Amino acid sequence: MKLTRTLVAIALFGAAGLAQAAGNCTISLKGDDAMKFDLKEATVSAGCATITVELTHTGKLPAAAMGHNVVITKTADLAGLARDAIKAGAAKSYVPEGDARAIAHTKIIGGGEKTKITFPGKALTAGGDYTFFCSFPGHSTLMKGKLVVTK
Ligand SMILES: [Cu+2]
Repeated sequence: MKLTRTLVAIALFGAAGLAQAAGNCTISLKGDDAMKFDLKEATVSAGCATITVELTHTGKLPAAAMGHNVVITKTADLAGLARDAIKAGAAKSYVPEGDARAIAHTKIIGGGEKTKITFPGKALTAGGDYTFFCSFPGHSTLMKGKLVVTK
């Protein structure tokens, strides 16, 4: 009886430890023709070997009119990066080439399309102040949210 209890305790603690180590490693966002993301906040773990960012455009409008991407940046860099992203242009998916402020980003997609990227969890710091946003011209004021980064 005593042994059983000990084993149960080990199993429970083991499972909790495992869950904490893995954390959440996928950010899944939907963008639409109303220039909105479905989430205002997402959470990922800096402990993930690989973080996956998935974007689905649930609208019908083409990328040239209502394109969406997901860019991850420090909140302090948001305004400057969003401004420079417009200058980068559509061919660069509205992300300045080699810009360290863009920690990770997908390409721009149009209605009915999906895209996915991965980046290392170690690019983020647990507890840091991060924002995800769409860098298509004029979208970043509405299409943005808080990225909570756990250990
Ligand atoms: Cu957008």
